[in-house]
Amino acid sequence: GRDEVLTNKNSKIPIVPWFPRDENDVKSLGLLMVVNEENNQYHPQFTDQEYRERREQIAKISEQHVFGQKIPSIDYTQQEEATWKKIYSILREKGNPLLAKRYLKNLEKIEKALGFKYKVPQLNDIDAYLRAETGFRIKATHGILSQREFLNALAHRVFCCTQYIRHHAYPEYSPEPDLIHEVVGHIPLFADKEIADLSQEIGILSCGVEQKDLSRLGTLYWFTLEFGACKENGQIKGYGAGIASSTGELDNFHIANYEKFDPFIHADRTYPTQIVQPTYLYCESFDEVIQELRMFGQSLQKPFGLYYDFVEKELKATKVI
Ligand code: TIH
Ligand code: FE2
Repeated sequence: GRDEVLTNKNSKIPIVPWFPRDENDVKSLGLLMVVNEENNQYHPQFTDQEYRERREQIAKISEQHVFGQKIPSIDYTQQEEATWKKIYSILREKGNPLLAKRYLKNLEKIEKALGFKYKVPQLNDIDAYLRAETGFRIKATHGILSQREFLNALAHRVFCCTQYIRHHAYPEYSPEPDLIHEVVGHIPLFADKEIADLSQEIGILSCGVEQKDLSRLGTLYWFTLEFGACKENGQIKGYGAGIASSTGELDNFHIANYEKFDPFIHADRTYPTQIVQPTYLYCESFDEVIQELRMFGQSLQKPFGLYYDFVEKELKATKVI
C-alpha cells in the first residue's frame, strides 16, 4: 500500500495509512475502485450491454480529468437528457414537502443559475458555481471510490463526482451514485457553507485513521450527509443526498422508521446500499447534527491532529504524540 511516515520534526513519528497532504496528492486519487454488484446483478444498470458500453465511454473521459484542470464535458445523448428531465421534475415535485429548507433553498438557487430544468448540467459549470459559493471543488471520477479516498478528498474541500447517468428504464433508484445523485443530492449541500465545512471536518478526521475508525466515519457520513433527516417546525424532513436524488427513497420516506441519531451508537450500525433505507436517523435540528458529529470526532484516538492550511492549501500536523 501507500503507508507513509508522517513527517514531523518532533519526537516520535507515527506511521499511519497514506492520505493526500496537498493538491498534488489529490491528483493521484481515484485509482482505487470498489465496485459491488453482487446484491444487484439483475439491475439493468449491470446487465444492459449497450448501457455498459456507454458507461465505459463516459468513464474514460472522467478518468482523464486532472484535478485543477477543466473538467471535460460530456455530450449527453437524447436518451440521457430525457432521463434527466423526467426524473428531475418528479424529484422536485415529490421532494418539496419532504426535504429540509436549507437543502431546497440551495437547490432552487443553483437550479436557476445552471438551468437544471432544461438540460443536464456539466460538471465544469457546477465546479465553478461551488468554488464561488463555498470553495468546494470537483474531481471527476469514473465510479465508486474507496471509502478512504472519497473521505480523504473532502479534507481538501474536493468532492469526487461521477459523470454518467443512471439507466433510463429505472430512473427511480440507482444502486450506484450517478450524475443525478451527485448533482441533485450532494451539490446543494456542498453549496451550503456550514455543510461544506462539516464535510471538510469529516474529511480531515478520516485522514490517517485506522481502518476501524475510517469505516465508522464512513457510516456516519452515510447516516447524515447521504441519508440524514432533521426536524423542522416539529416535522422530520430529509436533507441527505440519497433521499433527495431518488423518487424511490422519497416514496419510502413516509413509511420508513425513524430513530434519533447518536453517532456513538450508529457509527457501528450496518445499512443496505442497494435498496431504499429501512430507517432514517434524525436530529432535532441541523445544528445538533453538527454538534453530535463534532463530539464524536473529538473522541477518536489519533496519534496526531491535523488542520487545513487555507493559504498553502495543505494539511498540517499538530500535536504528534
Ligand atoms: N440510490 C441513490 C439514487 O437513486 O439516487 C444513489 C446512491 C446513493 C448512495 C449510494 S447509491
Ligand atoms: Fe452519495
